[in-house]
Formats: sequence, structure tokens, C-alpha cells
Amino acid sequence: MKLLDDLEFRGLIYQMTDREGLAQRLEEGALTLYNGFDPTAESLHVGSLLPILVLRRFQLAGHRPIAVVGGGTGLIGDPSGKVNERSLNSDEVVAEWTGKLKAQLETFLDFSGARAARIVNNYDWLGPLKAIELLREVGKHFPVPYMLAKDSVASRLETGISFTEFSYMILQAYDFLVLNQNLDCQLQIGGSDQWGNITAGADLIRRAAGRKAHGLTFPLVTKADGTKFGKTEGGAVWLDPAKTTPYQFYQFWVNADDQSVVTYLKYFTFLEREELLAMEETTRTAPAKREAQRRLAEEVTTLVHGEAATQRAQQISRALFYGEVAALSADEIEEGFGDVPSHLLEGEEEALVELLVKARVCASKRQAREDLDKGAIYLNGERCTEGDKVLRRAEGLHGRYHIIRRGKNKYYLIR
Ligand code: 383
Repeated sequence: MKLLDDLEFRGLIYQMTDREGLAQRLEEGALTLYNGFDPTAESLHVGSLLPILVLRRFQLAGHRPIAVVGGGTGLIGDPSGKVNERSLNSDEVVAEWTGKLKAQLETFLDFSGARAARIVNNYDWLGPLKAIELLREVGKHFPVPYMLAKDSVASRLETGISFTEFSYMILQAYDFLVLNQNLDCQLQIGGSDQWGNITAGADLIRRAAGRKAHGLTFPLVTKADGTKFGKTEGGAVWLDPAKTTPYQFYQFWVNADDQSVVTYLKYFTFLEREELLAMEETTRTAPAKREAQRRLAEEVTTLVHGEAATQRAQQISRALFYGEVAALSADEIEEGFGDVPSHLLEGEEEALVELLVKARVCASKRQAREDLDKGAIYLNGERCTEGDKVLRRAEGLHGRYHIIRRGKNKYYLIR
């Protein structure tokens, strides 16, 4: 299948500057394209994964991807899709985050061969830029009414926007011009929130250099219940394993709702048409098996964290699901129970009833005795009904952990 047809089949195309023109250009041979990532945090998150994978889809089809890290634009702040003015981060923080994003991006693209990917930092050309030069050479191509008409600005005229953020589109447009002139980059991609900035760049390339450039955006990723994609109760789902463990990452995907799971498989995996249709079918006929969800979680976790981490995540998930926690290694316990309520054992031993109350498993000692009596409490995977049980640290899993489960799947960790 041709690249554009595949992107369309996957539902990845939201807007294009000129479909026919781009289709024709792709026929003519290798094209250089880019997507920008601003260092607004110390890690990329699942939302950044979509553009990364689209860059990779282009590369697999024989084109040359560039990932731009916004060491310069990150100092300004993109108003696109933002209701409020951002607070500025210091030079040091932006430089540090730029380095971290760069390292993460390196793991997703292929840097060898004729279609080698590149990662560039726009601070390299925005940093040295002089104010007079910017206003004379670039600013002249931006009619103010044109800038005011952009969504990112128009939507903020009532609530407020600083000149700093108002100017952001000029910098992103200038990036596209620089990349077009220096690396023959002819296409910029991004999420639908980036349409205004992307077309600003294509327009600038036409006005300032008399050349044609293309833009393509993908749709905003949504969830069936209307809540924001990529957020859990614990916050954003990060690509950095120190911020979101591979197990949590795996769980995020395994919990995808039935209405969205096939869309996510199309967006976030490289599964082909037949497999995608098969997943669509099992989700329709046997949703309870959650086969598509498990496939999704396995594919995306492997892409981001590798096979070994995925196997661990699956092992932890199975153990928790079947209550077989005694089989987990100490590392797996730390990873799998990273965000369940935990409590420190004071001293070497403590009465279970007391502990159940202190660890907030049960509301009172009376409740704790009742729960034990009716068999609702599990200790390290075994049902415990002993009202006078004493918990000893040394008898714990790996000599230090006691895992308490109340009911079907409410877990607590005693360290
Ligand atoms: C900076 C310089 C450029 C081109 C783009 C940029 C960044 C851009 C931006 N992008 C978002 C970000 O960095 O702010 N102005 O958080 C997000 N992207 C991608 C995608 C997305 C966008 O990194 O829609 C989601 O991930 O475009 O919100 O020369």
C-alpha cells in the first residue's frame, strides 16, 4: 500500500495543505520531513509517540525524517491548544530538558544508511538570531491580520496573550524555512493543534524563498468517555521508565476502552491491515477476552521499553490478576506496586488487625476482624482468616514485603 493510503487507512490524516501535490511529490522520490518537540517537561509522553511513529512510517517508506528539539522555541512557549499563558522556564532547565528529549528521540529512529534520521536543536539557529534581523527578514512576511486570524491567537484575544507567545508562530515558521533551505525539508507534520504554525511555515517558504512546501496533521487522540488521552489518576503517561514504569505503561494500554482500542492499534502499532481487521472482529464478537487490548499493550510497550521489560510487565500483570504475588521478584514487587498504598512496618512484628487499620486497609479494628472472618483478606497471595495473626517482617516475601489484598483486587504493600 502507498504511504498516504496507509496513513489514511489508519485514520492518521486530519489536514493536508495539498493532497495531490504531496502524493505526487512522494512518488518522485525520497522526501525530507520534520516534526518538532518542545522541551516543556523532562520527558516525552504518550502524546508525543504519535508524531514519532509517523516519522518512522515515513522513514520505513524510504523518506528522511528530522526530529527538531525546541531548545529555542521551548524558551518562548507555544500558545497552540493552550487556554492560558505558560510560565517561562529558565535557560538551564530548558537546556537540560532539551538534552533529555534528544536522548529519548534517538531510540525511535534509524540513524544509518541513505535515509538516516537527524535530530536537530532549533536553538542552534534561533539562539544567535538578532532582533533587528528577525523583524526585518522574517517579520515583513507576516501581516498582523494573518497572525490574528490563527486559532492559537484568535482563541486567546479575550483571555489574554503576551507578545512573546504571539510571536511563537514566527519562530516555528522560520524553523521550517531554515530546514527547507539547509536540508531541503519539504514537509512538516504535527498534531492538529499545530496546523496554524505549520501553514505559517509553508506560507513563509513561499513568500520568502518562492518554493513549495507541504504540511500534514493528524487528529487529536481521544477517549470514548471524553476524558483526556494520555492521563491517568497518577498524571501523564511518560516514556521515561523512571517516571512511568513499564508495568504502569503496559497497564495504561491494557485498560484502553473497546471503542478506542482499534484506533489506538492503527495509530500506535505497525500491525498490518489484516491483523487490524482481525482485532476489530474479536473486539466486536468477544470484547471480554480483551485480546486487542493485550496486543496493543504488548506492541507499544515493546516499542518503547523493549521485549524484556514487556515480559516483566506481563508477568506482573498476570500475577496481580490471579493473585499469585508470591512468585514475584523483589524488583517486580517494587515495579508492580509502585503506586498502590504502602505502609512501613514499625519494628519487627505487628498484629495484623492493628496493621490493617494503620495501613488504611480497613476503617476500624472491628471491620478488620469482620473482613478476616469472612475471608476478604489475602496475605501474600493466601487467604488469611486468623483474627490474631501476627505479621513478622522476616516472614515476608524476600524477607521484607507483605502484600495485602482486600477483596478482588485492592492491593496494599507493607514494607
Ligand atoms: C517547535 C519547533 C518547530 C516545530 C514544532 C515545534 C513544537 C510545537 C509543539 N508541539 C507539541 C509539543 O512539543 O508545541 N510548537 O508538546 C506537540 N508535538 C507533537 C505533536 C503534538 C503537539 O510535540 O500535536 C503532539 O505531539 O505535533 O502538541 O519548528
